Amino acid sequence: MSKEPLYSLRMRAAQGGAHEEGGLHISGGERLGFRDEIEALVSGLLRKALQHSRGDADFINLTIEKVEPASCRVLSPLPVSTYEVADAEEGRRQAAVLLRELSVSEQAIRNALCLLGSVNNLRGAVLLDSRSGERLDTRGERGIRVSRMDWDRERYLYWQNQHPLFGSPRIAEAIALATKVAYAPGTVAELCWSDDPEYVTGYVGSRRSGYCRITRLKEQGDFSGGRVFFVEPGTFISEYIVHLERTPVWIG
Ligand code: WAQ
Ligand code: MG
Ligand code: MG
Ligand code: MG
Repeated sequence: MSKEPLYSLRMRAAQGGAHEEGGLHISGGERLGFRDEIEALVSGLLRKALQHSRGDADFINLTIEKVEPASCRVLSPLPVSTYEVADAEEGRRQAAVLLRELSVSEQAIRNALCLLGSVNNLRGAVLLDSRSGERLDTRGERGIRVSRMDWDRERYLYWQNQHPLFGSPRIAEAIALATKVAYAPGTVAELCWSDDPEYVTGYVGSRRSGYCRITRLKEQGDFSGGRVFFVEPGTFISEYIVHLERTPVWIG
């Protein structure tokens, strides 16, 4: 990897005031890039914030930080598979099957499905103990926002050529995030579906199973959604969070 300095860009947008003042979460985004890419990355993030199906943002926060490229971890993207299901009920059953195969407990699976099905204003991810199903973080609706990960640009073009049906920025972002999370020491699995009302496909991710898309995990028009990271019992949580928020990961 190049020795040029990298920059982390983080965006979060809300409606009805800032997140910390009780505003509704509209959109977030995180990118990593070189200095000469910053302007283009900023305008991409602003476009995402300003044209969003969850609503019209009236608060946008953008943070740009230089990161140490030497600390960057290079990871291959998780392999992708797709489970076609008829409706959200079948999709959630499929998610449960996949999570069970990864040794996530029944209690933890139930808690995660119940949480994601009811929360409609979660900005980051919730950490659940993969055995007891208990929540491990104390972040409330803020959750843990994974950042400092992005695709190597050439690797992405190559990947897109091999996966012509998966060309959307949404899928690229989800795979980068799922790869960083799957390889974080302590992660057992991830369950995700979007909080965007029109996007019903979600996934179960892990090192062992890869990125398993499930075509429907909720009904059209539903604002529920979020992410749950199932964590191995005994993981040192503050260290786990620092890794997710701070360690730069390059998908290459
Ligand atoms: N770190 C932690 N949690 C996040 C992050 C992040 N960087 N970004 C989003 N989340 C959480 C947060 O709770 C959001 O409300 C929720 O995930 C959904 O985010 O077809 O579009 O960006 O293969 O709406 C997955 C399937 C799409 C894509 C996921 O999520 C496919 C998606 P969204
Ligand atoms: Mg988002
Ligand atoms: Mg996103
Ligand atoms: Mg969203």
